[in-house]
Amino acid sequence: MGSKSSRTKPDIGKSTITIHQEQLLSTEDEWIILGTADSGTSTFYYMIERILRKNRNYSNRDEFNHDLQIVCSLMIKRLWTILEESERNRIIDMIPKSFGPCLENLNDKSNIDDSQISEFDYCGLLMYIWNIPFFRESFETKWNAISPNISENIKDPNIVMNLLILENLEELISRIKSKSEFFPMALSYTSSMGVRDFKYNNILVKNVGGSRSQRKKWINCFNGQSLAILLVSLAELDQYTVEDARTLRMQESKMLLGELINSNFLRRARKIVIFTKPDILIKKLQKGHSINLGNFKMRPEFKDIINKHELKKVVNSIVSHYLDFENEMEFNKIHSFHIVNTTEMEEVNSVLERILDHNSKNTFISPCLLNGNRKPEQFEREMQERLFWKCREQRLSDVEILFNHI
Ligand SMILES: Nc1nc2c(ncn2[C@@H]2O[C@H](COP(=O)(O)OP(=O)(O)O)[C@@H](O)[C@H]2O)c(=O)[nH]1
Ligand SMILES: [Mg+2]
Repeated sequence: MGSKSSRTKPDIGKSTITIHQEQLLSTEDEWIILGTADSGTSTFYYMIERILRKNRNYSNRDEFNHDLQIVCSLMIKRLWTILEESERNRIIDMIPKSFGPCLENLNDKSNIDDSQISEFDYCGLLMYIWNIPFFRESFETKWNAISPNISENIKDPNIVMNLLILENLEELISRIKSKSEFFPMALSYTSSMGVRDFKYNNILVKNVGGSRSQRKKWINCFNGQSLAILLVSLAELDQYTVEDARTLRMQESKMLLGELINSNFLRRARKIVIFTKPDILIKKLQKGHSINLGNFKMRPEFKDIINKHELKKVVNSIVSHYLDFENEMEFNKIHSFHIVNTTEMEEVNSVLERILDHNSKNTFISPCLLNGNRKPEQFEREMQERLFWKCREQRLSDVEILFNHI
């Protein structure tokens, strides 16, 4: 299916704003991207590396298919871990024999060999499984039960991190269906141990893993950086830390942000806070999750955010919780902040533009939060989701049309 179908040429890049070469050459910079585990630092790093290296499109279809197959195989492996054995067997019985080799690999505990991945059609298999009604019902029920406090339900931190990739399962399916090119790797969790960096012209960009154990090593990475990009997930409102399953992730992120803003190691750095996963926050609010962090004055930047499911209020309270309005001194230590869906290349590009323009404090707000910016496939998915829940709750009724006989 997805991997074999012909895809229209992507228009990423055409509509994106160009970063002028002079902007890059005039700066002698070292950047560092930091955040707690699962805040999106690896994804942001991956996207800005592609943008800065002018690698905004896959150079050929095989390269795209390779990444797509890897991410689809990872998603199926993770799905397998939340299903009961009887459910897995029921699915296996329904799958055409041609997917046999893919299934054999799924039972293998080790990761699938990177060089062989394109020989298997994991994308086709994932789409097949996704279209099995009983699977969808079972997945929705289980995922809705474990995802709010995933680390309380599952004790192995590695499995928790791996399962978080399922947050983007629906998004992956919808992007495959849309048949346009995207970056599958941006939708998957990759374990980032140690320090990664790349250099482009005069800019050296570093990314370090954000789990508690990795954070102990951060001290070795500080090097009088000129820019610190601090990432916070907007979607962690109802989750506990992977490490102890007792501390709320929001508490941990707030504590870390405070430490970084006041850190002597980063005193030279322009500090930019990036709030990620606005799209997942929306999905959570749609499912009825809520949060109350107190009453904060509405920020003028948020005037165009839609207020369905109290989105405007929720975004304002989460951002205010981190940026601490009461304390002007602390707030002034932050140069600017943005809200971005890091899996969307165009959005990251817009943020990068602002980062490169040292004078710009103009907040970027992800279009998914704004009025009139819902993508057609997003709208379709929401309608399907609503219909699905109505069917499950048996709230559908036949419509009867009564004619008046004269
Ligand atoms: N939908 C969505 N997923 C995101 C966003 N940012 C990161 N992710 C996903 O969140 C997961 C963790 O991201 P990652 O970059 O690995 O986090 P890290 O632990 O900080 O390196 C991955 O599955 C990403 O695809 C976002 O803005 N929107
Ligand atoms: Mg990472």
